Amino acid sequence: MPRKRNITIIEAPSNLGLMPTAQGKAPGTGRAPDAFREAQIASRLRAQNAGRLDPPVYHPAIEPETGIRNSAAIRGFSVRLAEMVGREVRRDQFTIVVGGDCSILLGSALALRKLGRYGLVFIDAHTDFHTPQTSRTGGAAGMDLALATGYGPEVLTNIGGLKPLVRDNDVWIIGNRDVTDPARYPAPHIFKTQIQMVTLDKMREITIPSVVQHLVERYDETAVAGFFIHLDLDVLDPAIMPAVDSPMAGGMNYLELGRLLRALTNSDLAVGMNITIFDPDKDPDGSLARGFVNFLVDTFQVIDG
Ligand SMILES: [Mn+2]
Repeated sequence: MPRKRNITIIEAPSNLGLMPTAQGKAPGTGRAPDAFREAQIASRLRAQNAGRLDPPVYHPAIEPETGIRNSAAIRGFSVRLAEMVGREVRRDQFTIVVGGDCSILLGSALALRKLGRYGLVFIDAHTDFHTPQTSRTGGAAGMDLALATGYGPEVLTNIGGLKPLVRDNDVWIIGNRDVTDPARYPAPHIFKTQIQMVTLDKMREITIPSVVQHLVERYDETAVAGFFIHLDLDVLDPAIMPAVDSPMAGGMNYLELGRLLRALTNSDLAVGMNITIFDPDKDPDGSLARGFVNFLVDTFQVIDG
């Protein structure tokens, strides 16, 4: 639990995994760490700042060889991010990586893969299980979970010869709402994996405490050294969090997400968390960033003052 451990923050302002905006520009998600810094995320969480990793230049074109944009840049960025994340996890810091888009998952997953066998709790509106063959965007930010579990081109699945970065049977997806009819799902190869999927409807049906209890029991049985949380803010209802890349109706409220994160981080197995896809261009007065920081302070029960 972050309460018992110190929190460290790493800034990973990469938007290499997203499509360009309608104007052909790099998307705003790369500025999320600046927006959260403005909202004083580190001081309010009583967290140490463990630095920032700026990404290489963003190129909007999809590469014909891989079907992805910025693949070499994402690979290089992931290797360097993994060094920073690994250093903090080894120091037993609860390591929060502030993205950036969901492609930062590859850096965090690589860090943990180098340290041993770790689970991944993937909290996102979408499964992010596209491959270049199924993706309509060519963005690694819609493929990150597939890439981390070994599906997709070698340049991003086999970083450092360590494919898969996470074993699919060590992955839990919680709270997605993009699977209504599995037969028509655009990334159907996910159903051939061992990934546990607890959709938002399912989570509400079986309740958050029992989902997390089941998950922690499974992780205890499989003898993972710990687990990492990937939080894409689009898991929240766009009525409360509209500043995301791909808003989708429905979603969790803050009460539910708080219960989920608190239950997960109550386990000593939780070693850190990514925060992805916040877009400050859609939060001109900074109120959504401040609201999210308030939410984290409440959730982690940081003594404010
Ligand atoms: Mn995502």
